Amino acid sequence: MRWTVGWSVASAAALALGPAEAEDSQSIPSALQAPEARATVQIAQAQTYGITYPQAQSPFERYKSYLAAKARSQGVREATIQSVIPGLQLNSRVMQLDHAQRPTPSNDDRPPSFAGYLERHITSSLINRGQSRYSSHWGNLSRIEQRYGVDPAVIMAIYGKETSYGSITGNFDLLEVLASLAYEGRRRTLFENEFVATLKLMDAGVRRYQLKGSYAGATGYPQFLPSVVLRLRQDGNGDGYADVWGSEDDAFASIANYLRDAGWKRGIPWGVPVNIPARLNRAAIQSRVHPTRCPAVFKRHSRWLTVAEWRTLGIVPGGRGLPDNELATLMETPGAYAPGYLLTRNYYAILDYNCSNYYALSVALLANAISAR
Ligand SMILES: [Ca+2]
Repeated sequence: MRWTVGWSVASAAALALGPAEAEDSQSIPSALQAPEARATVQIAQAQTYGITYPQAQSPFERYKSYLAAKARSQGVREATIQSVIPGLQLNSRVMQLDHAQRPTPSNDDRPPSFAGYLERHITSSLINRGQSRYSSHWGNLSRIEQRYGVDPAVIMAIYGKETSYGSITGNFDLLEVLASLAYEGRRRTLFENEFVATLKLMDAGVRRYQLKGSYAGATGYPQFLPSVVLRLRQDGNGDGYADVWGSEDDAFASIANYLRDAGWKRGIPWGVPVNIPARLNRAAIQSRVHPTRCPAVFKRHSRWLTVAEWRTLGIVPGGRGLPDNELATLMETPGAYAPGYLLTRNYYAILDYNCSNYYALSVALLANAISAR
């Protein structure tokens, strides 16, 4: 997962959470709320009066004690805590990158066209490399499809979008990233919980050198947050161990498991292209739901109707088609490959991975291209 500049990107396979403002910062002891100012005064006073402060701790050192206590209270082994927390350092580069990449959620409903984004994000290189891996991994992918019911082309497309097929998985020390992001405070509770989840992965036998990730705290081939790794990782190659850092097949099974967990339905496509009739009554198909999570993204979608109902409105499924009793929403996509798409619940499972229509539609169309549909 990552924040994508200029587009509304809220959740990774993982940041399936409310907006940053909703994050709870109240659980932080007040001594940690504004630590910089307090420490600066202490240091300044010490310098002025020539006093040495043998016990003076930096604000981050105090924060580390708090993190250790939090991990301990959640049952992380003391040996794990002691092997990580004393040596932790703030990573200012992570904080800079986080500042630079803050999303602008209001943008998702503004750009009138998908064309530019799709052109930049579904390149012939991404398609060709995806097709090649799709066929070389076909044996395992088809077993994964049997087991989870998830379209393996979508799994491959997510893998391509997230890491360029495993070539960019992030080299930051995950624990340092998460501690830095938590300390910075914008989404403190989220990142503290991810920090503790990472320690739990170590308790489960994952070595620290494997725990690398993006500056935003996503890790491994699927670019999951650590809590998602902990909850959903799967063994895809049958060696009995779920390794999302070293095994592509384990990553594919884990992505499939994520999508199934997010509501993927076996046997139907993510959506199909449609033409938009000249006299479509848009007011009549407007959604009456007001989602709390990424509302700008869902605002582009109509209400849910069955495919049979869509037909009566002149919206006829193209491509692979959809069963008449299947529910779908309509998203108009001027400038994309088709003027609109009927979207099934499977599109929403992709959105759960990363809540942006640009992300989800480009994954979906890349999947079509990979499997030559
Ligand atoms: Ca495995």
